[in-house]
Amino acid sequence: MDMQKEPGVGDFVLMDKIDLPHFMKNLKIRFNEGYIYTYIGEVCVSVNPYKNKNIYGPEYVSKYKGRELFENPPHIFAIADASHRTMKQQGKDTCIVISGESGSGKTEASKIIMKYIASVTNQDGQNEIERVKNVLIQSNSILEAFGNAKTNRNDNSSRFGKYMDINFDFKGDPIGGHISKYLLEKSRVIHQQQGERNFHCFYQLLSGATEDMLRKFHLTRDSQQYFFVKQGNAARVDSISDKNDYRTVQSSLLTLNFTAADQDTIWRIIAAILHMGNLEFVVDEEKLSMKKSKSIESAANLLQVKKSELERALCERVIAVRGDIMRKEHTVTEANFGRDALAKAVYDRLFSWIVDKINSAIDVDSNKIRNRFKNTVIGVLDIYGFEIFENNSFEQFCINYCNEKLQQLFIELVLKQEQEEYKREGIAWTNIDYFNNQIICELVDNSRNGILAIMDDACKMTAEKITDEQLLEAMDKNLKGHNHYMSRQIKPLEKNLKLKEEFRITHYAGDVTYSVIGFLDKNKDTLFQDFKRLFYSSMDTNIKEMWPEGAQDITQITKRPPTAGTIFKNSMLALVQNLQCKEPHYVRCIKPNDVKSSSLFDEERVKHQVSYLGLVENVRVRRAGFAHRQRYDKFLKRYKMISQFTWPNFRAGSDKDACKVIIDEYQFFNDVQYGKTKIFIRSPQTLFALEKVRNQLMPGIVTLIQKTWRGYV
Ligand code: AD9
Ligand code: MG
Repeated sequence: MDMQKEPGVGDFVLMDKIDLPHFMKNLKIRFNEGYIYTYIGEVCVSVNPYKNKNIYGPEYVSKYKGRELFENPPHIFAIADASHRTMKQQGKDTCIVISGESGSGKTEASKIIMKYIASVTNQDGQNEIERVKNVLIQSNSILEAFGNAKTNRNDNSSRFGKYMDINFDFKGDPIGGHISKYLLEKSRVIHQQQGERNFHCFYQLLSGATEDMLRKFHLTRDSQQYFFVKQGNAARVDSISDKNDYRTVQSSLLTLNFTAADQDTIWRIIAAILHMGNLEFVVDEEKLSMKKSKSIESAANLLQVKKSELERALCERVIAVRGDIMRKEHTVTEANFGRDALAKAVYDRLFSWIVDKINSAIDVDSNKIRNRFKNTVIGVLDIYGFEIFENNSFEQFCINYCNEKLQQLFIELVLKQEQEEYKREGIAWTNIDYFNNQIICELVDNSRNGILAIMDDACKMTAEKITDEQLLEAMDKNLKGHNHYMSRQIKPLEKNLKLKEEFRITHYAGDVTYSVIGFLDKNKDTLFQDFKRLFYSSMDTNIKEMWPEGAQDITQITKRPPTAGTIFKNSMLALVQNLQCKEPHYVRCIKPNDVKSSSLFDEERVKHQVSYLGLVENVRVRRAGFAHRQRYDKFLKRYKMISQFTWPNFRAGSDKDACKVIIDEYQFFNDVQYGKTKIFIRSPQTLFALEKVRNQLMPGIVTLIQKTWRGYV
């Protein structure tokens, strides 16, 4: 790669001096000139351009296809290609971990990667492979419709974590895949902060559905009529066309084999939830009932359950006391809670069902794998980024914990990989200091006294109901003195902690103040049994399928289900374990500013991200060892032309010997170490010098080759 031609340096490792100011300077120069990608060795740093760039077309695909990282200017295609090539050539499972805070460009990056992989595969145009590629690509619009929403940080914010395995055959063509999803932020179904929206699909339905369909669903187009979608006062978003998106989702559903009945179920459920949001309860002569409205009838119709039974399930619950079945009427508070829990659960089940259906369209049939005798995967991870809002609750707590886990994985693997490579190659190495966020992960997930464990303990107490405030007291008691935990109880005058029900965690990416209110309910995630039985009785077989446990007899249900926090923690541990078994590639996304501007490089905001992502340390680790390392054959291929002893061929020994000859001729021997399979060059200047000689000699060589070639013709 001719690095001189680009603004700044294309690889931070090649900077003259490695510190934060130089890092920032290089990133800024490049961003201002429109270069959004820069490497740290094999890690790709990506700055959100906030505008469409003409760098993902077919000419770029062919430029990066089958090329080494350093042969072309930095690009996310090169990471995708490296991942695909390693998988194909070495038969190794690889993964691409995309991280960065909310709005930094992770989801866009994951889509670019998938499109690249789709572009470079299936050269012989097989139908089945083409179908799989289409499913993989088109699943995005469906998942985003139901799993993304406008937040105050990002107009298209992922509200679930997504990990997608793409399976490849021995030729490197995609033959299937599997999507795993992590904790959907279902509380958004019932509540949105000012300036935010519910999931996109609600607005898509209201904008995109035909008049006929709306009539059938008893809906009007005006989103202001529905409590569940109007709270944030942000129904219209400039960057989004709900109407067009509705069409795209419909066509993707078709591609993915969702039948007309399936599509009908999906939109009916969305419509039913809109009606549920308008249900109100009143107490009349000490009896709870529903306020008169058409909503209950509409919701029942759409969900294909009996209206009287839906009403009853909303107003009372069945309980089993020592084997006896009893009915207990709700208070208004309980009824409101039940309605909200129901709306959230119905949506969550729908989302899971959609993901399952997508998976069934691409799951690799095990026979096919056996026949093709080799099946490797590339995993692409796109999670919800670290976020801080005005009000932060249980969902932000989980999202930010997830980001802590990934940061930890990055730190460990990048360092480990580096160390292992030196060890493997027999090169001496001294450790570099870095902040290990293990301590914050443990603050959350330590099974003895982590916040999740304390929360679970509180949820287990049934004799007396524990309040959120009492939970906070228990946390204070257990975590007092922890460097990353603070509350008003511990330090009454602590700034930023305005309310007594707040606690603060000093995350790797900054301080976040959480309100403990609602933590216990969200962790317990209770849903009255009555609802499960009711939906199991739905005439819509899809809905019935979403609620299999409705078949259980109430007297048989004794086991307490695991809490939301524990399920999430276990899914994170499994995710990390899964990523650890694969060869990782990283994309580290950076958000240039908070106002979605394509020209503003907000130095403070970027500096903060560069610091907490540990990018400068990453460069140091990479550089303290060796700025550049390359396999002997590759190195020789590139530089054999600069020595008369190796050009055009070296016959006096191995590739390693030939590399030594070149290094010795230019007297770089003090700057180089020879590993078992790779040459390690310590300073970037040596590489620059080699490149310079190569550039000077190149025209002569090209002319020589041309002459020889013409001679042959
Ligand atoms: V969150 O954690 O899900 O809230 P992401 O996923 O990191 O967040 P996203 O990819 O959604 O961020 O990017 C936010 C917006 O930035 C997009 O909707 C685009 O408008 C914009 N963006 C991001 N990357 C690119 C890009 N490579 N080219 C053009 C981009 N625009
Ligand atoms: Mg996203």
